[in-house]
Amino acid sequence: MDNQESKWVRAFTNIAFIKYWGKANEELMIPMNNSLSLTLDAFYTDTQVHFLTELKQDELYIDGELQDEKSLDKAKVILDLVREQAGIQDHARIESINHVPTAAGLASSASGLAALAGAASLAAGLDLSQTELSRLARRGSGSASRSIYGGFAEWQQGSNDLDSYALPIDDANWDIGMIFIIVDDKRKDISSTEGMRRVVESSPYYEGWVQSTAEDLKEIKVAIAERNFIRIGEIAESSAMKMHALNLSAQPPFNYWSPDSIIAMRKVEELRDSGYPVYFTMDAGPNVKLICKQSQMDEIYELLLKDYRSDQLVRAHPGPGMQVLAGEDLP
Ligand code: 2P0
Repeated sequence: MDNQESKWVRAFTNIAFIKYWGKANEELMIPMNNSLSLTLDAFYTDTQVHFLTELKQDELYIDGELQDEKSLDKAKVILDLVREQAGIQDHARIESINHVPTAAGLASSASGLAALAGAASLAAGLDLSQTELSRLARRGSGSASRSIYGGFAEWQQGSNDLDSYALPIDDANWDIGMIFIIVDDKRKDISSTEGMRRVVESSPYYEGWVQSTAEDLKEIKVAIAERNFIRIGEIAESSAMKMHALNLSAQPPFNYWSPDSIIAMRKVEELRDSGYPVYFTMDAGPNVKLICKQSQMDEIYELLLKDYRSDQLVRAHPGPGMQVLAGEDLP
């Protein structure tokens, strides 16, 4: 196939303030609850796709290195959907440049699969709406559905392929930011997919999670509309802790924490006790993300430098939605 349509697409990662943690339908990637995230500017993926007649199989290059079959699993779901919609048989070459430490619990799948949905659909000549892009990205990785948008986005769980997608909530163009505290950049033992499966099947608290998450969502949306930073932080921290409590209550129990994660959470609490409005959240990995006011970010960063090396700390601001790259942005 002609590859003239191929363009580089950039998508930024997002961190959930109300977590997605469980699927109602694994194949269609329908979640058990709505989730809400903030897209950030610090980590992103640039991707280009070519559909080529001469290829014998799909290929994925990350930072110039050909990846094994296993790494293609999620990408293939998106490629197959695009091929089906566009009536293409050709295999694809995906080139990605990842500006995210892979599998450090920093949600590389969100930016990676969102960028792929954008790049693959463009390469196939499909002109998808943002809702269609969110649905397509969702099929690769649930959290990717939210990375179509900048700022705060909510993934509405829906009940089928057509009505499960994210919508923008607020551009977050105000005083909020995040500092990533990277305590460990090693690959996680239990994938999100496996972790979610285990808690849905076995945690006796799962029903409580679903109910309380609906309440948290209602409340955080009011807090976002009011730009009530403290309430947003409190709800986000609580949602994260409830998600991790599900993991501790699963059979067999598991957790994503390292001793250094707990030290980092304590550090955030100490900062809070000393008067800074700061909160933490954690995902499917040991790293801790500190939610703070952008106006205090540099001051807090300096304080964290007493306990962490500068390469363990990444400052992030609200980021934009998915974009097609042009000019000097091209990789
Ligand atoms: C989230 N996480 O809302 C939650 C919180 C991690 C913890 O979505 O199985 O890569 O591909 O849908 O999206 C990370 O899991 O999982 C995630 P799949 P995904 O951000």
